[in-house]
Amino acid sequence: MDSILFVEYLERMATTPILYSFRRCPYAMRARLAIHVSGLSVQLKEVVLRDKPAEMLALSPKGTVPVLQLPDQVLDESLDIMLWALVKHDPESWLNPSIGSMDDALALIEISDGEFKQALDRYKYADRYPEHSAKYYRQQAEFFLLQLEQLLNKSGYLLSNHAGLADMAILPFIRQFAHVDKVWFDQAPYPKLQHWLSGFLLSERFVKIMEKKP
Ligand SMILES: N[C@@H](CCC(=O)N[C@@H](CS)C(=O)NCC(=O)O)C(=O)O
Repeated sequence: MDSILFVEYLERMATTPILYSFRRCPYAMRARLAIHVSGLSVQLKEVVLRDKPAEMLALSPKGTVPVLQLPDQVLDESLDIMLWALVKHDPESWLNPSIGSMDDALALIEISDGEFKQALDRYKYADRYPEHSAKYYRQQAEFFLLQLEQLLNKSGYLLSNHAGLADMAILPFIRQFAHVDKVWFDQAPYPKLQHWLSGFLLSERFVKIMEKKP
């Protein structure tokens, strides 16, 4: 690289947003998915959760990933990062569901991040919540699987005939849920949900955002 190109490269790096991420975190996955579809460039910094970098904690003391450092602000909520990317560029109309509205999408994501996530954590780490069995916590989560199954029955995706914000914000959590007991999930009475999840897992976009970084 000659010196002018190198200076240009340094200037570009100085203004390129930094995304602090953790590969297997479902919140970080949804942020990476939205950034990927938007086509925007970020510098990805893979974080070790038990040894978070001081510069990330200085930007966001709450210490969760993902964190996006922009030249003029810091976003430390995954949904805000998704919306930031999609408002800038939304080539696949993730913000335009063809059946439901954006309010419907945000309401569904709120249930996923709230009641469903709480049951998912208890199901996944049932040994930490010995008051009930894993099966009990799984049943607590099933109301949401049923709700998604009914939505997917109407169209191929949650609120639309194409993938959108709700799908991409929720799929990483359904993936996590399915992997707690894949044998159970694969025979459970949610055929549309199983199909929706496997299409996502095989998609080029998912494979790309899950590539291992040093
Ligand atoms: N509400 C946050 C939640 C993010 C979150 O909880 N991320 C987890 C990893 S999946 C985390 O960083 N936990 C802190 C830790 O494990 O130390 C968001 O949507 O970005």
